[in-house]
Amino acid sequence: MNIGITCYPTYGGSGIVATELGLELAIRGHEIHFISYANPIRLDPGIPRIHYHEVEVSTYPLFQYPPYCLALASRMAEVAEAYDLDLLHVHYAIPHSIAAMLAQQMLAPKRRLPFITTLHGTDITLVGVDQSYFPITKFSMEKSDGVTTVSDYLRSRTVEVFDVRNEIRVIKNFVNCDVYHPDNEKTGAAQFAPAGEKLLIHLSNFRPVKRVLDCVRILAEVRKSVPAHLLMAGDGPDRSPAEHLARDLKVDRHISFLGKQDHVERLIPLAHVLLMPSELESFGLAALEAMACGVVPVATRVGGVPELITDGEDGYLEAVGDVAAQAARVVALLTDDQLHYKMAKTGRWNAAERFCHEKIIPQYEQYYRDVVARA
Ligand code: GMT
Repeated sequence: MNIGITCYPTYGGSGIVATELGLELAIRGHEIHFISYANPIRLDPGIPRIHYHEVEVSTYPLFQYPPYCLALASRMAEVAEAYDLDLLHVHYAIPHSIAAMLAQQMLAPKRRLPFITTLHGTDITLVGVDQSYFPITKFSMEKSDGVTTVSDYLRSRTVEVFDVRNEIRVIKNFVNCDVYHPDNEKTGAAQFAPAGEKLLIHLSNFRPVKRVLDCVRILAEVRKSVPAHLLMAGDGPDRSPAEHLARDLKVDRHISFLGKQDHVERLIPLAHVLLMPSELESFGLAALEAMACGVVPVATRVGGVPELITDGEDGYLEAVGDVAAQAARVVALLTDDQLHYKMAKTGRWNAAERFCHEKIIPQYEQYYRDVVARA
């Protein structure tokens, strides 16, 4: 198929899923056209069957807010016509879904262009529920030819909050277990932990919903029992408050703020435990990537996370903000090698059995065929 994919090309989970989906589809023989304002991260140039079409947003003194959505819609219609796209698949409802609807309408006199919207989380739970976006988010879902969510939780939430009547297909996030795999030697860990400290890792966009300050508090608590070092990968509004807190708690020497990372598959396997103390996660992609790497997640019991992590089997789930409980789980994992080994192994197995790309990508392909057939 010829498929147009639109996403935020930055370090958010939705952009990562969209990019990796495009790569996997291209490997399976589809022609993939990314349409966005920048080349998605994790997308190396020159990959066969991957094409990139930049959306340029012209500015004009009159525009206090350059109309990206309109420029995107024009580009989508242009690319769909020039490359004979079978469908558009947009990730994150706002504004991609509306842009796809406009592109569809622009092409309507000539041909039918179905579009699928994949909801990832904050487009529903945070941004979508904002009064200024609520009606258009609901409208865009109702106009989509197909809607998918990354967890059962997000589907229920979408139906409950937006009262959408169209069918919503749950297609969970996936990981390529050949790319994300354990490194039992922990090669390279010494650069962060020269005295052989155990490594913890956190990966996110450092937005308030991620509760990154809890990571710093957990490390401070853990270090009362075990020498440990924390890798903080990513960047965002709460990075600076987290750095301040680390100094206040006198653990700044034991935390490496690494900024945005392009190759997290090299970094994650160095750690023993992943911290994901989020206020909310619709899925929790970072935890899945960690499990594939044999890194045990200590997370919060929120949103779609229990659909991924089975508490006590392949990770731990604690209440949001319960730093003491999360720290106690980390200490248990760092001081009991057998426990860690067992949970890491189960996590890797579950990631591969339930969420590997080979299981999930065919679900998208089937959904594309269903949507195109009924369009
Ligand atoms: O986590 C974020 O704030 C980024 C956001 C996004 O849409 O880019 O992530 C959401 O999508 C990810 C990929 O599907 C999910 O793994 C995350 O759980 C979800 N984040 C939230 O629901 C807060």
